Amino acid sequence: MLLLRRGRLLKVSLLIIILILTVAFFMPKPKSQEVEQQEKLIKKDTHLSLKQRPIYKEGILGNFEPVPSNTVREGPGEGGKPYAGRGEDQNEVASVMMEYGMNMVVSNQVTLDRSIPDIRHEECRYWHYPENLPSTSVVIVFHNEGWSTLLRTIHSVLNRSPPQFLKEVVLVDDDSDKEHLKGQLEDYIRQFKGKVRLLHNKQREGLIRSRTFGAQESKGDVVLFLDAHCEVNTNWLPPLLAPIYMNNTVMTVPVIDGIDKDTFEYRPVYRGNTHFRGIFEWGMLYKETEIPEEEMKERKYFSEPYKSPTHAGGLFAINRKYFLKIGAYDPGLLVWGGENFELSFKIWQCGGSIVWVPCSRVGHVYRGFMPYTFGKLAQKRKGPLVTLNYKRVVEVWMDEYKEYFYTREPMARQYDAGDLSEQFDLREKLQCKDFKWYMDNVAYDVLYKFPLLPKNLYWGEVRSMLTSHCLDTMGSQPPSSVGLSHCHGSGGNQVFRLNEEGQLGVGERCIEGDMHHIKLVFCRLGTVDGPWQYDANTKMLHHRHHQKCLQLTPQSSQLHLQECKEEEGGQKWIFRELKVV
Ligand SMILES: *[C@@H]1O[C@H](CO)[C@@H](O)[C@H](O)[C@H]1NC(C)=O
Ligand SMILES: [Mn+2]
Repeated sequence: MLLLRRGRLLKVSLLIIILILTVAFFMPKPKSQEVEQQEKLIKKDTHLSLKQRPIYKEGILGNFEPVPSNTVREGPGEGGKPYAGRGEDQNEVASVMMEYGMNMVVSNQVTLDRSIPDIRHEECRYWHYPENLPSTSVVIVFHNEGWSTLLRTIHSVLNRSPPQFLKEVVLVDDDSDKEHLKGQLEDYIRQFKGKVRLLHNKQREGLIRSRTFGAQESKGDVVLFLDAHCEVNTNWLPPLLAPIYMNNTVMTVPVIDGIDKDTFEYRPVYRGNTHFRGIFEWGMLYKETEIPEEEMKERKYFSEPYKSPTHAGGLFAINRKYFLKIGAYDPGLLVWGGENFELSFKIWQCGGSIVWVPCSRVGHVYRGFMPYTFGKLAQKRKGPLVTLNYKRVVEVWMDEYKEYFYTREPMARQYDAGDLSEQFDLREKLQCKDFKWYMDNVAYDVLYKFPLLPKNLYWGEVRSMLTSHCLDTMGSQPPSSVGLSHCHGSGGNQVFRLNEEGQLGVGERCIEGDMHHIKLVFCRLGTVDGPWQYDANTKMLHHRHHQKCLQLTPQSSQLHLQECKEEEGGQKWIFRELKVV
């Protein structure tokens, strides 16, 4: 029985094979590789749900996690520990600090491949990411950067990125004049066999335009911008790429750690178990705030990415084609400043999103000051360069909310933002939503700390009728005393604003007073009111809580609150709006 069955089975099988061969013969020729490739791509786009999401597996080491090693490296700066430098080099330190804004003597003694502490949240080790993440060009713009900080940035990227996702590191030299950034750098990167490319601007372009240039020249699916003095941390890349892989209109931002400019110690900027996200205040200064309850609730794991209204500007990843499609950076922005808001508003309002990624951490050296000038890039238009940039961004993206910017920066109303028509065309073409939508749906927590500003009743210099000197914060940081100086009529530390609710402000700070001092203080977050009242008839500035008036004692040039007396010349003040010349 069994034998017989086997025989029949064989016959049937043979028949089937013949049938298949016959059919195959009459089948159309196989599609060209190109067509297949295209079909695959279309499938990929229409079946986004089929894309594998990152998966959390408690206790199972993630697929791109490095194997934990027990060897402890010894040497200056290893493990991210602070390094004081050798005693005999101390004489050099002052001059390199002037030249670079960071201690290059110490940096030069720390190896380019040094170890840094893995200070990620414990959960980060157990995320499993898709295996076919997009390829990445890491773009680093520099101008007169120190050798070892630039090279340590590159080494850390090469050491800590899965090679299959790292297409290249693209260096954009923004017209540096230091010797070591010419032939020596060219020679050094030859060892990386094309994986590190060096591009030169023909003339100084500034950070913003250099970034756009770097993105245009890149070959990866994703461009990832880094500053030239960073060290990327353990398994930093896949968590940044996964959200972009899922949806290529997402910008991803790593969490930034601090590298000390004096000792090169690596340490977290954010402590405790809180997530922060990027916002802004109405003078367009970048701020951060704890992520609101609403966002926490949307997530299952503490270590998951979360939405952020803005980003700090230096470090982020974005699909390259998407970045270019949304116009990259506004080419009218000069050098540095405001470009982070331009990109943030544009992405959100035009259908994309920004997430911060807690499992991706990158160390960054915070300099004390900018060690170089803008050279020929200095403005041709009137107004301070950064505020000019803000004005472009505010005018193009913020609709009626731009009034709060002009309340906070009244001088900016007179600045010339240049031609904005291309930016408005772009906003039209991309069918972007209005700023109110952004405020209501994305950046609602801005108002928790920085409520909409009441109108200014008075603004400008505040001049004493007794001595003709002006109130002046002298550029000092709060808490400090307000002083008096020659009225220079050009704004800055002499631009005061008194709003409808009695708040007297200078820039983002507030003026408070008592019997002894008139003080520059931090404004109370979430409030816009204050104790001040100005009487334009008597010219007196009244402090309602203390029931006193602002008085100048000319002998000592000191400011106090005193009993209000109309006949007292030291209590007469004149607000005068300033004109940009
Ligand atoms: C990508 O993200 C945007 C913005 O959040 C969203 O509107 C869009 O539907 C997402 N696309 C896909 C395919 O998930
Ligand atoms: Mn920097």
